[in-house]
Amino acid sequence: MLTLYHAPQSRSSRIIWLLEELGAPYEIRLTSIPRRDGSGGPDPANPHPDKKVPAIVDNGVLVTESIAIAIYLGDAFPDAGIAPKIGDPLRGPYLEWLAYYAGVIEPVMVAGFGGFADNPAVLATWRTSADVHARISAALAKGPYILGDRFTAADVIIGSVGQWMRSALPPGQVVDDYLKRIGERPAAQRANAKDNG
Ligand SMILES: N[C@@H](CCC(=O)N[C@@H](CS)C(=O)NCC(=O)O)C(=O)O
Repeated sequence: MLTLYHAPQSRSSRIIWLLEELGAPYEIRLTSIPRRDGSGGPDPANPHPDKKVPAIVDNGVLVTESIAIAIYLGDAFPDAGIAPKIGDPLRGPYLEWLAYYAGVIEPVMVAGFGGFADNPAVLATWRTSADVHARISAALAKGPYILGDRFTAADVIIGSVGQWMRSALPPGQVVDDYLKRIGERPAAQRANAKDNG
C-alpha cells in the first residue's frame, strides 16, 4: 500500500490529485505542519526529514519533494498515460517542465512573496515573474496543456499552483480557461473532496 502524508490545502493536495489521475491504490495519513497563522506544528509521525508534506511511502520506500514524487508515481503507473515514457519525444519536455517548476517557478514565486524578486542574485539566477509567465503563456498558446495536446503530471504540478494562487500564472483568458479545464477533471474533483482526509 502506498501512503501519502498529507496536510489539507498544502503542497500535498496536488499529490492527491496526481494519485487520483493515476488510479493508484493509496491511503492518506493526515499530518500536521506549522501554519502561517501559528496553528499546527510538526508531526513526529511524519517520516519526511524536514517534517514537511508531501511525503509518500511506497513498499517501505520514502520519497519526498513534489517533483520527485510526481516523476516516481507517473513512472510507477504508466498505464494512466500521464507521464511520457523514456523514448517518447515528450519525455524530455515533460522532465524539463517539472524541473522548471521546482527550479524556477517556485523560487520566483517565493521571491515575489518575500519582496526580494528584484534582488540581483534572484534576477541572475531565476529571472523575473514576467519571464516565467512568458514561458508558460508560450506553452499554453500551442495547446490545451503544458505539453500541447497531452495532459500530463506537469499540468497537475503547474496547474495546481495557479489554482492555489492565480497570480503565480500569467493573467488572461487562456490561463483562466486552462485552470477551468484541468480543474473540471473528475480526478481533480475527487481530490478536492478528499483534501480534508
Ligand atoms: N519543495 C518541497 C516543499 C514542501 C513544503 O514546503 N511543504 C510545506 C507545505 S505547503 C510544509 O510542509 N511546510 C511545513 C514546514 O515548513 O515545516 C516540495 O515541493 O515537496
